[in-house]
Amino acid sequence: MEAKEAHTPKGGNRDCRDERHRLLYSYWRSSTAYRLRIALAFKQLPFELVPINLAQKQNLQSDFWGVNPQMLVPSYEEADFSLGQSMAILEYLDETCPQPPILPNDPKDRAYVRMLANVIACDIHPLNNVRVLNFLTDDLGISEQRKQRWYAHWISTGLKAFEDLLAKYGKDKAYCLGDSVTLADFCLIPQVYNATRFNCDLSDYPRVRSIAENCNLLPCFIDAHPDTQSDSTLFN
Ligand SMILES: N[C@@H](CCC(=O)N[C@@H](CS)C(=O)NCC(=O)O)C(=O)O
Repeated sequence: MEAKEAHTPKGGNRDCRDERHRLLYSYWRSSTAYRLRIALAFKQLPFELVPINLAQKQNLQSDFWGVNPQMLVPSYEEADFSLGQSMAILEYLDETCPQPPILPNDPKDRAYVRMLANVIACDIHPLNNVRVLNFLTDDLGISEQRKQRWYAHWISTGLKAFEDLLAKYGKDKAYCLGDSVTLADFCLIPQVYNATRFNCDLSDYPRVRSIAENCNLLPCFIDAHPDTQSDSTLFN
């Protein structure tokens, strides 16, 4: 856990010069850590990244238990404060550094954005997390092929619901809510990355694909992309 890597955005966040020392425990392919890397880049907040090699189960070692007893990434630290759970960390960042915001002002729009984010965070990601997939194969004896079916099933169920919700509300333009990125995009794009990595067919989700294409052109999404992380080569 020694290899820290400084992320210092060029302009910095002019509205939030609080000089907190932020640490993010991350793994390049973790979609939940990816959400946070996007948010930190979007808000132009400097931070140090500590890579945790999930492929080698570094998260299950005792020294990481001291960082996060849940033994998952992401984990976030400041001098006198630490936090797990990506959604809690995202809201904490937004409350302590409100500009630019990741949630809209209007209460109905805020609820809409949270609803979309929760489709990913509560109903897709937890079913397809590494430890769940490993439990299926290692403890329940399920074959690799059936594990892949499990993964693809929950991805398609979740992304179809996401697509249908976008169509029902009709609030999406370039992004999930109009022309500004929000928490919903921060959750969607990592999930789409993950689905693509597992060869899931996304052709039935045109709105999702279009939003992903637009987001992936933005600097904060480019900076946070798994392939641009130093541990992608370190741990690959
Ligand atoms: N609900 C948690 C989930 C965190 C999580 O599942 N992280 C995964 C990586 S995406 C992890 O650390 N997996 C390690 C493991 O399953 O052993 C969050 O949003 O932070």
